[in-house]
Amino acid sequence: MTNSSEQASPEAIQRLKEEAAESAAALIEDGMIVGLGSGSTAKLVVAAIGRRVKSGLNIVGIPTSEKTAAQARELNIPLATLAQHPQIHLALDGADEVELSTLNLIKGGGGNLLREKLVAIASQRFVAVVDERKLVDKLGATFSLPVEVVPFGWQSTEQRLKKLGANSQLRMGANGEPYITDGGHYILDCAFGPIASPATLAANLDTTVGVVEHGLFIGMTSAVVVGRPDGIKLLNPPVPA
Ligand code: A5P
Repeated sequence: MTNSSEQASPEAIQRLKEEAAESAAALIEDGMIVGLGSGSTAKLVVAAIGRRVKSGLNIVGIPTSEKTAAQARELNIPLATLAQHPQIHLALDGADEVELSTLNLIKGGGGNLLREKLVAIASQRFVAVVDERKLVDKLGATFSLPVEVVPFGWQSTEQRLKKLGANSQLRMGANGEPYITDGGHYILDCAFGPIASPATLAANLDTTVGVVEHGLFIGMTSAVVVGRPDGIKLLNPPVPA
């Protein structure tokens, strides 16, 4: 798949995101428990869901961030918690990178990866919604991997991440203080360059003390809705050999 949006205007990109969001929201059926993602594309998905709810769609949304919860409330989308609905029918969320050959993802650019992953893993179907600029041959090629860490002794956790090859940076908030996630943690944005084996890196991060969660979503994607100038494309994961 060639990427024709690299030089596209912000308005053109916004249109692709809106079309992808509309088409993703159309996957929702009446009565579903729906995971509501976070980020600028997910915001458009939630807006499209709000329009469907206004016209009579009956769903319960599980938000992945306080920001998404606030937007959903404004749109009168009924909400519940993951504790109330540990099984979700469908989750719709954005992504920072989508590896074309596997549909593995990097997520967490907006800082919500922990709740996003908890919702994605609890979902029967997890559908990523992106414009075509997010499609990459290798994860890590264009985006630093967000890694959520415990604030206590984060510098010591960072040393362990450096041993895994990370060129890391503590994410800062607009107030000049470290950015704090909804879960009360810090984020280290870790540049790895193109990641040869995302599954191996994910397994190493899973066992790194001090790491709460990371933005590699491996084997979790059921489909990707891609907004392209020539229309929407639905990508399905490869069939296991
Ligand atoms: C939020 O933490 C992220 O995982 C977003 O889903 C991801 O960063 C994509 O965001 P945009 O849709 O804003 O690019």
